[in-house]
Amino acid sequence: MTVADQHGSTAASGLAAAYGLVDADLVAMYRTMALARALDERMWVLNRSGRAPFVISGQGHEGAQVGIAWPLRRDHDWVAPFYRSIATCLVAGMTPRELMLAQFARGSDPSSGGRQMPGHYGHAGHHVVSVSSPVATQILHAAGIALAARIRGLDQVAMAIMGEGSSNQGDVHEALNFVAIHRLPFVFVVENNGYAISVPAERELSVRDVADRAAGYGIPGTVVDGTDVLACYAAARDAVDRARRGDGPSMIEAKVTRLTGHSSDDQQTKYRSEAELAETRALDPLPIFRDQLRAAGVLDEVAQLEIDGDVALAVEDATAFAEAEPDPDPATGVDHVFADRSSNEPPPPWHPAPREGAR
Ligand SMILES: Cc1ncc(C[n+]2csc(CCOP(=O)(O)OP(=O)(O)O)c2C)c(N)n1
Ligand SMILES: [Mg+2]
Repeated sequence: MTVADQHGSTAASGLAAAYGLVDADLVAMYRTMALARALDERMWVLNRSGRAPFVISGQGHEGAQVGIAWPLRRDHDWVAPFYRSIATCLVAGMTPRELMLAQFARGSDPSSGGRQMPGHYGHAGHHVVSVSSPVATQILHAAGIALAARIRGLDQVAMAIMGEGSSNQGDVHEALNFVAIHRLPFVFVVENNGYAISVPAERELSVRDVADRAAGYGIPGTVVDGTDVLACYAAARDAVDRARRGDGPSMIEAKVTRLTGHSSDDQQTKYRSEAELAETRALDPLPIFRDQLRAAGVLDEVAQLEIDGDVALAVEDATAFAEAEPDPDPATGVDHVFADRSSNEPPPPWHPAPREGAR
């Protein structure tokens, strides 16, 4: 849903109109990226000051994440994200407080009630599937959700997101073959940041572009520049529309950059040269998008200062709120681990409707 739909603000610069959006959409996209970055930076400060155990960062991925998640219908479509998906989760409707609750592993954390590692976001109400630590498993979950949408006759789209290293897992082959055969409403997103921890892409992949592999499944594969937020948006909009109208799955590979170490437990200067890191910083999508919006007359200095102020306040509020929340109650330690056998009622039978439109 566009900002114009929600707020009735319909002013559209040439830049916005070229993508079927209005200026307020572009500003909201930029605001989401800035908020994701500021939350992420705060998580590192919390980690380095001994207040949060672990950070795994989306810094450098935000442009691709916001552009690609933007065409999804909030609380209707499903997204199965990965540990760098802070901006994706914000687009899906998670709040800064909710993301910080996960960071502090508090009992009221909607991701897992403080059960998972920080960075393993999820939100049932917003249809964000909880991140699993074994990479690439989320593609199978999302493929199952796409199949369920087909069986139930719902016009939902399922999107699975992961890094290029994870895309080499066997789960990916199984899921892509399955969703392609059944032409399920599915979008596979690879955020290719050139590394799997310290292993560079040329030692993980036998192809330059992961998207080339889409041809092997008979589905479209597109490479997009992850610093170009609107190119990411356009690619995702096409893939989501295609999935929703029953034309089957697609793959999008966004070339992004990883501005931080793999995680707070990694020191990337051990395996990346100073020259490479300088190149990396030049591919930061946040100032690139900001400058694009400034040049198009969509964002001016006043609006930008207002966004900076709002973002700073949201980060302060989220940190203070989450830090003050209690840890999970130890008595709830095995909640969600075992089925509730307090009732002898058998589970309700499940009779799927006949599958229509599949091949
Ligand atoms: C099945 C499995 N194997 C290995 C790991 C350890 N591991 C965690 S993240 C990661 C690298 C993944 O790289 P990539 O998919 O490119 O994502 P990035 O972290 O670069 O965004 C690895 C190997 C894991 N979590 N799960
Ligand atoms: Mg990677």
